[in-house]
Amino acid sequence: MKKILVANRGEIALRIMRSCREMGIKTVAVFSEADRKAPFVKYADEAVFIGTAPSSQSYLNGDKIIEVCKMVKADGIHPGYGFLSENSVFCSRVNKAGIIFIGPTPKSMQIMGDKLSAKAAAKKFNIPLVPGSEGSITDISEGKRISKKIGFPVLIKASAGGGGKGMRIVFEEKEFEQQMKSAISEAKSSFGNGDVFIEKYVSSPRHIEVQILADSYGNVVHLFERECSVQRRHQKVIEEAPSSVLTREIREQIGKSAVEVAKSCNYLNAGTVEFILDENKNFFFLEMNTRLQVEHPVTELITGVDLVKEQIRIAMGEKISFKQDELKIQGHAVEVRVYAEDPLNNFLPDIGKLETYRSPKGIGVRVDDGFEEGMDIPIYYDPMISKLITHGKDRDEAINRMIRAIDDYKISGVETTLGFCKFVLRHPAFTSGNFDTHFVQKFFNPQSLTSEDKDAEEIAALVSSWVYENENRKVLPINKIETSPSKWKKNR
Ligand code: MV4
Repeated sequence: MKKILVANRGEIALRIMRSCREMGIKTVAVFSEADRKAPFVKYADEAVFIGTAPSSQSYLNGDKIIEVCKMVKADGIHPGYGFLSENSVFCSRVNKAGIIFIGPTPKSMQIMGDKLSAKAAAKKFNIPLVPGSEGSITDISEGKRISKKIGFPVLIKASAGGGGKGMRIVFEEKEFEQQMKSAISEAKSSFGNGDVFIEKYVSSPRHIEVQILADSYGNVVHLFERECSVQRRHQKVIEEAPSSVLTREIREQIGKSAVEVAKSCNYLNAGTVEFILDENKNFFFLEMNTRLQVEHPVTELITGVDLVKEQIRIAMGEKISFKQDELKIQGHAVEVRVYAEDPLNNFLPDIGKLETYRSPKGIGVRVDDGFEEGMDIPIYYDPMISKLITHGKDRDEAINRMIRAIDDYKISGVETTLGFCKFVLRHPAFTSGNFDTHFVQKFFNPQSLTSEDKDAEEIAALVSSWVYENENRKVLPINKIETSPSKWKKNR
């Protein structure tokens, strides 16, 4: 491949192009009206305007993107994450146009895109699954019978589901009918597919996912796990690798299971196999994400593998550049997602101009971002400003380095989730490793951010009056005087 079109925007477009450049491959950006001045557009060797700001008119317009690809004579398309990345129809069209889709085959995308067919494929390979119905349930009394057999509480899930849509917990039989009807209707309206199934509800799970790579020679490797248990309303907040709960034995088993899941659908390229872990550290396969994920950098930092380069090599028909037993976990990595959202106002997007934007630097710090100071964050897309990733020799070092990096991050003009992430990173439940997917719900309220601020302000006031009284108005050395605006309210 000599030229790759990146069918995405923001930080991930930039991140993909950087790897292309290192491989001597030319890059093409496609951009919407809202992204004219974005760094990924400037970074690309060529950039083509594809439409107005709404995604439906630009980044989701597959036919237009294929047309551009032919026009610029690109050999391949990298879809990034979101947008068209898991669209099997788009993937087929790309292939039919004689262009290489840098990702899986349409067939494996289809199998894994539907949770029921994904579970059916995995079952044949004896992968552990949460006890539940085998296929979709349409009959209320059959649903009740299965639920009683596996025991309440149960979870009704949409086969086409995502982001918690069409998911309902049922604690007792008398709620079942109503919850099943509401799950089906939500699944129909969200996905145009009302298929639902039943699983035993795992009440305090941890979310563990395994990165895999598969090449066209039948080699499948895993690159260990990421733990993404800290999430808010199905939006991941903090991701880390490795997980702090897995033993060497479980890590090996879950890695092997992930490889088997990939083999069960003849997977090709990079993918992520998602599991939940119960209180007794039993793991169960939930679903597979057939794309490069947002949180892939933590895996890159602990393995030293550039996942995008491997994706491109695999798409070119090359073998994975290493063997399973050559991989070793090197230290620990943590990622926080920095959103332009206001944690004090129910995480409402706080879009606007990045008046100040200075990212942290130094040893073990990686910032994957797509904005520059002075730019507006568009309202049309996800309000993620950047991903901040730190790497250290162990979990403590990675966490302390992250807290330092958060303190070094200077953003003004919009509210961000930096202070919220810092709250999580310092919480004893997080630092001890003893947490589950209910962390935010259990421990976070907006006061946890403001009260800390009040304490700091009060201490500052006391210290300054003490200095004034006791030092008898001694003049402070000039280099100790803070001339910039007060920092007390930053990164709360
Ligand atoms: C579950 C579960 C408990 N028991 N399945 C949520 C999204 C989808 N990927 C799977 N999800 C869950 N499935 C059973 N049988 C709890 C969740 C869940 C969850 C899982 C991982 C990370 C965050 C979560 C938040 C709420 C619920």
